[in-house]
Amino acid sequence: MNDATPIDSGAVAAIGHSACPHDCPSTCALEVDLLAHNRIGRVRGDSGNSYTAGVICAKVARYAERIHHPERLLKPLIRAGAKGEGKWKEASFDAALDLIAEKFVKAEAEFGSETVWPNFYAGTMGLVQRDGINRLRHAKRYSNHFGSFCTNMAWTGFTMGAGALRGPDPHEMAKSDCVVIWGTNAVSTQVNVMTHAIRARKERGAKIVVVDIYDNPTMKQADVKILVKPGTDGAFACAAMHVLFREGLADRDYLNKFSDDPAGLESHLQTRTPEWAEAICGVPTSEIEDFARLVGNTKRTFFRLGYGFTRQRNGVVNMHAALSLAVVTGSFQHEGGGAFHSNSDIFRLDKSLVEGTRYFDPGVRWLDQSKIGRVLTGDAEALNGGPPVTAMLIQNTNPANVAPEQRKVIEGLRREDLFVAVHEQFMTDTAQLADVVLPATMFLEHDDIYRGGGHQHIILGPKLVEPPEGPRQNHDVIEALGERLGVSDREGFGMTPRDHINYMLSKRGLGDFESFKADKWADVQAGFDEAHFLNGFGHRDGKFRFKPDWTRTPAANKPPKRMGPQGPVDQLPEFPDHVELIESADTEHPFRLATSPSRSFLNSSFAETKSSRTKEKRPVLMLHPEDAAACGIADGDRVALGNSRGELAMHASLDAGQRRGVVIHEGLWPNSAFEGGEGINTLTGADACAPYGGAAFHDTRVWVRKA
Ligand SMILES: Nc1nc2c(c(=O)[nH]1)N[C@H]1C(S)=C(S)[C@@H](COP(=O)(O)OP(=O)(O)OC[C@H]3O[C@@H](n4cnc5c(=O)[nH]c(N)nc54)[C@H](O)[C@@H]3O)O[C@H]1N2
Ligand SMILES: Nc1nc2c(c(=O)[nH]1)N[C@H]1C(S)=C(S)[C@@H](COP(=O)(O)OP(=O)(O)OC[C@H]3O[C@@H](n4cnc5c(=O)[nH]c(N)nc54)[C@H](O)[C@@H]3O)O[C@H]1N2
Ligand code: SF4
Ligand SMILES: [Mo]
Repeated sequence: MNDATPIDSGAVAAIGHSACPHDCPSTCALEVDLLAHNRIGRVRGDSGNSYTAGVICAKVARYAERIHHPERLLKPLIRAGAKGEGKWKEASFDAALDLIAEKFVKAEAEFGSETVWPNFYAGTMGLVQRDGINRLRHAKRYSNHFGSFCTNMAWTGFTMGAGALRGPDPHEMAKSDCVVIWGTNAVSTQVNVMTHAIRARKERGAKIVVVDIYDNPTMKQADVKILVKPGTDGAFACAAMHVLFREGLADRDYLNKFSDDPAGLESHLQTRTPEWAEAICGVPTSEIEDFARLVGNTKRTFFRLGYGFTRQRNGVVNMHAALSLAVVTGSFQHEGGGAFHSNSDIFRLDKSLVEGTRYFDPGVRWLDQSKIGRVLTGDAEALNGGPPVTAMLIQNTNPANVAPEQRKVIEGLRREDLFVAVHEQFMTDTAQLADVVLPATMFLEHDDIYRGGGHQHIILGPKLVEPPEGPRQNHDVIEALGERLGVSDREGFGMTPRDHINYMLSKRGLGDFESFKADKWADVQAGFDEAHFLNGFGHRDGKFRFKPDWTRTPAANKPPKRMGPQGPVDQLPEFPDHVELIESADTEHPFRLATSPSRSFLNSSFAETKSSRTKEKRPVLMLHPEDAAACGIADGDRVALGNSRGELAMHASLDAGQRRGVVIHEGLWPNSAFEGGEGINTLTGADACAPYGGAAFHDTRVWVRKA
């Protein structure tokens, strides 16, 4: 941090209140030092918000570095050389928007409306600025967008079992006697989980158990470390359930009342012994037994299930298995007990106006964002029965960096017959390949509203400072394009962000923009019985499904009907199990690579700030020391790694504490941070996970050698 830009701590004129807009389950309530009408100082966690509890991550505390960054995009740019050459000419916003509209009209005239693909994701999680692009899409009948990068396997696995995507109040973690942090690197990715878990340890002597594939910053804080091999959590969970049944620690009365087939599960688990699991997941039999006894005897066990362990081709099954374990112990009946993954079901804000869902046409083809490389290189399956994509608006996402099968993504974005407009804050890997770049505002410069996936608050993020001259908010770009493309009279257009916020809040009976300005947030957590599923689980019969109907049970993120089930659905198991759907190692590719988030970047964001880059140092491959020795690799050596999708070079680091055969690369470094100019997603695959799609970012086989 020593050589980072100092944060201006000059006189604080006022304190503003906001929410962190980034794609992080913590969605922190923020206090922002306002130094001038266009300048911020420090950002802090709001201590008045019970979940944030005054704690935020270092990268957002230093937001001044990002918002006042000298490299922010300020002017619309039109490509003046070859794609990616870096030659631009500046344009007025009107001229740039005119050009985009002209290209969209032309593309539509030639190929039909589905040739235009508005593409977006999670740069900001604000409902107005993120989701408004769908209003333009639906009004124009442009191609639909299947957002499969992140939540699919996790949400599907959870909902298949519980019938809903919600759970016990996350604050209850502090009232637990055992907190199992499973497949989430919370210290790095959602720091507030640690606040509440550590409170339980301090105040109640609770044990913190971490289930992960390497000794990451979260596992370093654990009392019990369970180190599984990637993609084997199902085996571990099944063996733990086996022990629970065998030793009389399963809550049979509860199971008879609240689950579909406990007897079937018990008999299925007969052969899922700890010895069976040890051979698959690498966790010694005695550790599996000790873990099962700990959670079986500790009524108040809170299972905090993350996203990371579901980024495997069998991730849905593993999430469902971990959740099933929490049901077998009966943990849901107790305060401080149960399993929590996401509260996304509880918010129920009406987005029909902001997203224009009222004029959504189910006949329009869908494109899977994870398959953007295949889509843009003309793969017929990925094009899903529609025309080639020849025009795009990309807002709020950086697919040239974050999407799998990166070589195809780049090849596609370079196509001469593809027109790409990118609305961005920085010259990202994606923006570099655009035809038109539009500068975007940041969250403190526009109005929006946010939901906390990892907790239960809806938080207002009003405009607090003036943007520099140039950048416009996403909402304004969508409105301006709506006008130029002849849909501005459609319902939902012509409203301000505040109008949208007022509509969503008032329909939910939660007040409006002004009342939220005073109250800052609303807590919409369900009552105890509902949250703990004591009135029944979310399925019609109220029963938890140990035997999910993988392709028929409705899921929270159910893919559009027209896309249907995805991936090898016929290989999904009847009961919780280990299924070898993963990209297993083989003789040519003896290592399994996980590409886990780093602490100082947030997806591809913050890689532009000096303090984050300084902390992350350089792209690194974490190897087991014995694996390294076998390959003749020493700490700090340059290594090459690759598979059929491509290859990369980086430096070795030997202290990750994973099992043999597992290698880890942390962080979405910009592609240019690697020697060859290709990023980590060169190695990851875009094949869909069963049954409802999603990208298996942590499930990649590779070879590794000294470079
Ligand atoms: N600092 C920072 N914070 C972030 C992000 C970021 O990039 N940086 N990204 C944000 C986003 S978009 C999301 S979705 C969340 C994700 O946050 P998390 O839910 O924490 O998910 P990951 O960080 O992807 O992975 C969590 C851990 O799971 C491990 N893991 C991988 N495969 C397996 C497996 O098979 N089994 C087990 N048990 N563990 C496995 C990973 O190595 C990692 O240590 O974080 C958000 N917060
Ligand atoms: N290898 C590997 N790949 C991954 C992952 C992984 O763990 N490993 N994680 C995956 C996951 S979970 C996710 S969610 C995706 C995330 O993928 P993205 O959503 O693409 O990632 P972000 O970096 O969060 O945001 C993208 C861009 O949005 C911009 N942005 C922010 N706010 C605004 C705004 O208000 N307006 C506009 N126009 N732009 C804005 C930022 O500058 C940033 O460049 O990545 C996925 N890719
Ligand atoms: S990135 Fe996550 S932990 Fe950091 S301030 Fe935002 S919501 Fe909080
Ligand atoms: Mo994500």
